[in-house]
Amino acid sequence: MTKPTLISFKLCPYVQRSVINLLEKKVDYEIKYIDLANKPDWFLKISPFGRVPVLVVGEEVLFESAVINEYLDETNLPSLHPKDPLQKAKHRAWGEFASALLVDQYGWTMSKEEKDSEKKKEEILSKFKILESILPDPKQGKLFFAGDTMHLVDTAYAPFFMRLEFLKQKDKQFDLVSAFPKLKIWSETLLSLPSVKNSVLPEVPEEYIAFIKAHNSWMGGKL
Ligand SMILES: N[C@@H](CCC(=O)N[C@@H](CS)C(=O)NCC(=O)O)C(=O)O
Repeated sequence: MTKPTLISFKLCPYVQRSVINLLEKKVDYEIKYIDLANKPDWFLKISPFGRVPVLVVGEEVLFESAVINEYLDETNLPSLHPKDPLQKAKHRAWGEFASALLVDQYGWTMSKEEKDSEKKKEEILSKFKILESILPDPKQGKLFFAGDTMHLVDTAYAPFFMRLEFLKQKDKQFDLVSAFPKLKIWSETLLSLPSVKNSVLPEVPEEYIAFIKAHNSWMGGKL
């Protein structure tokens, strides 16, 4: 297989999902970082939405993290999806739910006004309630989304939990996960995995906080 190249922006949670998959699958890959505030021409030529991640495979270009991750999963067995088509479809649906959480998280951190930030926080909390009701019981050793092993769907959530952890470490008022016991254990489990820990550069925690502050958001003023 041609060595794929992942086009990344250091702080992007969607790129991070693909990195986790590449590391989980022990794929030999290259990574190229770009600055989204100053997109190079070669990037704009290959990225239809002008967004990262993009995966370059030989002459071909893939975009959209979920699609990239499905491709990586299919071409680097064993698959991290369940075999049963219904379960697999269910995992994909809950992967979409993770994407909605990332959008909420971005709004929560970047809103200029406190009331808009609070609204996004409420949206996150209502999604947490739903997740808490469907997660398996960690007391029975079921620490992941679907029980005792990691699946592709877990990799869709890890970047969200990592950013929540960065915020929580800055200020306890941004700890949204502790009120949800199953979610908390799931988050801790994901954040302890080497593939997750190694999916960002060492400077990312600090730069994530600096990025929020630089946008003069309500939360940025509290960090
Ligand atoms: N649905 C896309 C979302 C990707 C996305 O929103 N990427 C952001 C960075 S995290 C981006 O490239 N934004 C373009 C910009 O900021 O101009 C995916 O899952 O790949």
